[in-house]
Amino acid sequence: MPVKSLIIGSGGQIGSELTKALREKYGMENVVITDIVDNPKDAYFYRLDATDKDKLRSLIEHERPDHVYLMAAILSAKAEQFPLRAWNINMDILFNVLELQTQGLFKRLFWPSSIAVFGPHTPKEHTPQYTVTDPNTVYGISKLAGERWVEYYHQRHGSDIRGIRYPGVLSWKVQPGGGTTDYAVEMFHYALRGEPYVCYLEPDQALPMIYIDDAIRATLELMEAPGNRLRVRSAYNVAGVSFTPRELAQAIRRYIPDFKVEYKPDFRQRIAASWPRSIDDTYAREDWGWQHRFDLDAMVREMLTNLRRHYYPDATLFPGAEPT
Ligand code: AKB
Repeated sequence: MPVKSLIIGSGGQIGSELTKALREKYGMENVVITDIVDNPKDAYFYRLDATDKDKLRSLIEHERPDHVYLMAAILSAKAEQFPLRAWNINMDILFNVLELQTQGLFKRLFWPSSIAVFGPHTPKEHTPQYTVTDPNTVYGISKLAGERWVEYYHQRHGSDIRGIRYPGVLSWKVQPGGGTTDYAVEMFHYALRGEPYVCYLEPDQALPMIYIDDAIRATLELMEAPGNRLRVRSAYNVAGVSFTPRELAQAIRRYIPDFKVEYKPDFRQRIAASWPRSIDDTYAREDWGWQHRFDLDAMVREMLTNLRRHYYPDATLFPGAEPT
């Protein structure tokens, strides 16, 4: 029996790739998608503001998904500009979904958390699953509160909820929006257009990152894992690769030697400085066999190869040089 899924926030950086991956696995008609932004070409799309609980309920009652993926959220940098609105949106959607699950309307929920649950007093290197969590951003506070609530619903109601603390995600199809880690994706676009990039973080600010294929695989693997193996019912630490803006620029320059980056840190530097520089994901490895596949160079090659096709469909080489 194929699993039927509903993705809330299907138009975003992770939601769009998740849609594709789930449809490849379970068939087009078994993945119903929703977003606040219209997607008229998709036959299984509903335009929906998921803060509207009645509309969300009607949709779930009508479609009867087995699994719901709640991918809609206001990310860290944007949330700092509209703190209360961001808090309300992030929390309202979560509570709507948690309540509908307790009423038996679907079986399993995926809820994404973030490295933003950590804060200035968290150990920065190989940050463990259980450690100080003192986020000082609205987004981080909403993710930490969300983690506590999903674990509470699991313990109190037996709700089957699974979560990942995503690092920054690098993808080439849909750009991220409103995050602190977005610089990493922006660099590739500037490099391929032959434009200098002004980076809003300091050159040596390391952050944990993950390539989109790894992020999607982690999500699917966690959702398929036997429930009795899962010790973490808030959200799992998941690591990919850690690098600084300077290291990323150098890695891109192996293919595009002329790429220039200038550093002008803004308010996002303070956010980044409060987050881990690298992540310990032992629990994910032990409980559901997680292992990342993309290191920095593999990620850079994938990003450049795919984005080059987008910018220069007829080119056979990178504009610039062959890798050295
Ligand atoms: C952000 O930068 O806000 C996100 C995240 C790390 O959750 N990419």
